Amino acid sequence: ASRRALCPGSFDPVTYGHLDIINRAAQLYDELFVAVFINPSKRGLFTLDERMEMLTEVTGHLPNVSITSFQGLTVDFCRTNDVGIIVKGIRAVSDFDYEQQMAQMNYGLAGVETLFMPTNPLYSFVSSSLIKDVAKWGGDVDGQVPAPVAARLVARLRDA
Ligand code: COD
Repeated sequence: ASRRALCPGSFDPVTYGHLDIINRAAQLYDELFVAVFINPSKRGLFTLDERMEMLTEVTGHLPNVSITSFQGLTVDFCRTNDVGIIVKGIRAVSDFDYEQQMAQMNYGLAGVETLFMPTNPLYSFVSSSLIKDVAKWGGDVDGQVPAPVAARLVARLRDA
């Protein structure tokens, strides 16, 4: 049977940290879904469509990756799409506590496994929220996000 995995996240916006995990996960599985979680209680900097557009642009070189979105529980997305494994990047011990709780909950709810991948040390300090803050105050984020994402950040924050 073909093996399918999922990288879920907010991706507001996608960073080189995300992209590194997506690249590596795409080598391990036949098909990889990258799914943007629709969070009704949290308005992001970018709309759902914009986040998906940026993900599509930066994963164009990976033929087995599809970009999509979901509402509700991650495990329900997994059930619907016949996905058995969630792949998560771990930046530091501080990520681990929460990620372990979610992994155990998701396994308990639906028997869905989670694979933790240690982040590329180049990106261990990279997060969407820090990048938005740096860009907002005019800092350089070229080493942390792909060029099309950096351009959209500049445009969005200039208009804001
Ligand atoms: N290096 C490596 N990996 C990274 C980096 C980095 N620099 N930055 C992020 N990542 C990875 C992490 O694995 C992270 O989990 C993932 O990318 C996504 O990151 P974000 O910040 O875009 O997304 P989050 O953390 O806001 O996403 C949270 C989820 C949407 C995955 C979570 O809230 C969820 O599963 N929600 C659905 C509802 C649900 O099922 N709830 C119950 C959970 S038990």
